[in-house]
Amino acid sequence: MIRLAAVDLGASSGRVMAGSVGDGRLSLEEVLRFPNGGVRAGGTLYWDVLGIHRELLTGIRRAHEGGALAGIGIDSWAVDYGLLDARGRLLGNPVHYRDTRTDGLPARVARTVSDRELFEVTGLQRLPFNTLYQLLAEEQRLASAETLLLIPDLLAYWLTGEVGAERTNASTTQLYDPRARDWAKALAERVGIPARLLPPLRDAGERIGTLLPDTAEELAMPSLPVVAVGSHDTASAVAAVPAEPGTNFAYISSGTWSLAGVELTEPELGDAALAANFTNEGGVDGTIRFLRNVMGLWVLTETLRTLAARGEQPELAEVLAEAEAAPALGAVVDLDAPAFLPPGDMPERIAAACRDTGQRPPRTRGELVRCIVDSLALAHRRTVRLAARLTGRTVDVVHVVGGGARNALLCQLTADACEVPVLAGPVEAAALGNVLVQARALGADLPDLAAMRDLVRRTQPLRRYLPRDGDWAAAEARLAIASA
Ligand code: LFR
Repeated sequence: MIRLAAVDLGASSGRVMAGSVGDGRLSLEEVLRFPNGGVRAGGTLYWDVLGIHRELLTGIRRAHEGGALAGIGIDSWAVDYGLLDARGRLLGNPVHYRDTRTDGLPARVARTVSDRELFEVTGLQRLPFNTLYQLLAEEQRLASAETLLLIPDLLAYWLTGEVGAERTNASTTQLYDPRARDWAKALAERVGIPARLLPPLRDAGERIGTLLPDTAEELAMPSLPVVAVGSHDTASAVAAVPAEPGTNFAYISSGTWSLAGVELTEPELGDAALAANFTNEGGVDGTIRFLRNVMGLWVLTETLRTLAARGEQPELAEVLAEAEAAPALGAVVDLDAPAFLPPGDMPERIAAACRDTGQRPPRTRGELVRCIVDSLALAHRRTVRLAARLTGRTVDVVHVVGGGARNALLCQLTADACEVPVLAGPVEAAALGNVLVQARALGADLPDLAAMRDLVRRTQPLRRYLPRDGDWAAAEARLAIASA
């Protein structure tokens, strides 16, 4: 058995897990979990990247104390970055992708490079927080910057001193060409981003380096290898989707976001994909994740935060039970609307969206949460069906992985809405994908994604939800959004 530390950083919590792989076994143990999220200061929403670095060190030390580690891998949310100066020092604090600094930038860029051309080169969906737009929001700072490092690459740099960009996460920047498997340097220069900022690329499975001597000493551990994994959390999560070979599956990586789509071998760059705002993100082993970002459980988390600020004490299990008891499909909203992106008063935004579509806003907490979960299931239906239609595939099963896999109401409603069975689990898919890619890099017999997925399927608890009848098409019609 080999034991590996998987650092998996989500937008609302970070964790360090110790994974063990070998003899047909795969297990995961949580070593450290810490809250993560935006920190507002002086009008900007930042990440606490130094706090994350400190937690990561604590977690790695603890993981090693529990049994000798053979390697370390880091994955996190995508698109965000730090800039280094010529001496390798961090220039400023990384900004959270939910900050509003990119407002208006997509429209400005479209005057230089059309959406069609941007999509043709990078395969990415239009999201206001793509790295390309974020960099343009701090154009003045770019002159003094030497290197751009995405969050997992920045943390790996602090551990090893090695600079680089792992491809799955580079593919989310809108500065990467998935067909050439290289940075889109000409495009970067055209929009005003110096190509020198873009560091050498590396693949998931490559060794980044070993712990710097002072770090190894501080952690009282040997100079372990740090391995590049699918450093975009969604890439790691989808690598651990327990799909059976030969099945027509869609996946939903369900957490702060719901990343819903199918896996391809080549990017899908047609006009219909562009119009539907689908994306082609890079996956482990050169796969393509053809998906859309659905706003996800963020809206629920943010709603609970608002309720707590009003003096309520909403426990997740309790509000979900209330939602389950509330009438089905009472009111639904389009969670993909930009209004739900920034932090704020979600109950008020939901009420406004209901009024705008001629529906009665939720009156009780149960109705409010039911509206969010119904709307999320409806968005899953729309996105899974669109993914199938745009790729000419059928979908026979939807795999829900990530934190949302433990939300039974969401999984059941997703099965109902998608009209196919949902197979839910594993919850810690991203950490498992991280561990599996490291294990392979360090010699485990896991030749391909199919072998990794097979191991996950045989070792991790999964739960099946069968679809029930419901009037999802009518609910969709209320929002005047077609799925398929
Ligand atoms: C999920 C995720 C999504 C990405 C979003 C922002 O955690 O990585 O894939 O679109 O966060 O980075």
